[in-house]
Amino acid sequence: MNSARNPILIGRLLSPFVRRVAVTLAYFGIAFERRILSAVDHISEVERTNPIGRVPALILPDGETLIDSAAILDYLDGLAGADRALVPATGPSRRRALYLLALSCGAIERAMLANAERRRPQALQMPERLERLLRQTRQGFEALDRELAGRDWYIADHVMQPDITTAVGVTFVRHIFPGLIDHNVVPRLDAVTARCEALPAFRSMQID
Ligand SMILES: N[C@@H](CCC(=O)N[C@@H](CS)C(=O)NCC(=O)O)C(=O)O
Repeated sequence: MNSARNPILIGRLLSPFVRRVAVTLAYFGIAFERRILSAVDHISEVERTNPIGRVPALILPDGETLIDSAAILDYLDGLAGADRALVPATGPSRRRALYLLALSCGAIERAMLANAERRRPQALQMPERLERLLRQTRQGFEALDRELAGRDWYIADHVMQPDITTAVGVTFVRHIFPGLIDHNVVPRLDAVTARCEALPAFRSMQID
């Protein structure tokens, strides 16, 4: 049960899925509290909130718990209302937003799998799998760079959820695999990431 008046976000901002929720809460100006738990170091505490042991989770003031960043963001868009929602409700722009989010979340997941792969004990390492996961991470972000051709933001003339998730993903991947995404190959991705990271909502939610 949540005895606080504000929602509580579970997870560290090192997790890009947690960070995209935190940035979105800040962007909408929704006050929230944090429980900075790692899904790796605080397994039983995280499992008490989410039986499958993953972050983020968002505990609402009435005790209802939301899990999975996509479901949490959908809830936040509902709170914000149709005019401010960061994923369009219908039509071609919604289709494009979902495509871009599948690419960005997929590329982030590839990087997370690669990170787990490289941490296996030497005898269990699978170099070909690691190489494939890193290649797919890179290809995902290169595709996201191409999607920005001729535009500053992905689906509107201002920041929307594909911009937030992509920027959070680029910052995360550069944090864990410096050099994987070559600056010379993705100038538009670098520009949108810099534009996002300069926003107050991003600046207030740095990796921790
Ligand atoms: N689809 C989920 C993915 C969440 C996820 O993979 N979270 C990671 C941290 S970035 C986690 O909890 N990993 C711990 C584990 O899988 O054991 C979401 O969007 O919330």
